[in-house]
Amino acid sequence: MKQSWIELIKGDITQLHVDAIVNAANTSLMGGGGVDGAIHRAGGPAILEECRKIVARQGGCKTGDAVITTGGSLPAKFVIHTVGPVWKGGNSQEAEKLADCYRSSLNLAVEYQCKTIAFPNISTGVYGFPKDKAAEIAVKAVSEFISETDEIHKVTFVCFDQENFLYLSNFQEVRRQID
Ligand code: AR6
Repeated sequence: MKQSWIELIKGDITQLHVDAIVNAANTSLMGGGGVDGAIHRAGGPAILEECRKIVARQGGCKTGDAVITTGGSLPAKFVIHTVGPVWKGGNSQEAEKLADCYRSSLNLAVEYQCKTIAFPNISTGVYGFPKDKAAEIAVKAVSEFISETDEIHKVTFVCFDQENFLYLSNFQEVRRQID
């Protein structure tokens, strides 16, 4: 029987007790503002230390790709760092790259036996991706992925702002948590 489902909540992703949280990082993997800054602050130096090792090995992370580190002192076991596209008007493969972020992160989650994974709204902050378009891409990529595997039990979309939350709550694939 199919058990996987998508949950929608509002809040701070650093507080979640899930197997993996996803970070909206940049290609340097050296931290930044927004959710990236919040994750590194809350998770402590162990995360950056592992990022440095990844950079030494493979020289950062390409847009649409993902890498995995410890969760450090976070309640989540792992942090999956993915790099969203910068919005440049829509004709620079932004949609494909954003879908790639969700797919690469989920592939890593499966590889590391993560059953529960939480995503922020990748690219919708500093990178300027329109939130309505990003929501549609996120739901489509995640629901397609989980319909093809039994490994992931729950995917949580964690919205920091009301606008993202409202766009995502329009999709029937998403179960909204009422609190
Ligand atoms: N929990 C959940 N979501 C959050 C949190 C949080 N604690 N804090 C912010 N958000 P952004 P991007 C939301 O700018 O657009 C960084 O400097 C926020 O409201 O963090 O992919 C990186 O280093 C927004 O909806 O990521 C890169 O340089 C969403 O997270 C660059 O920003 C993403 O916003 C990446 O830009």
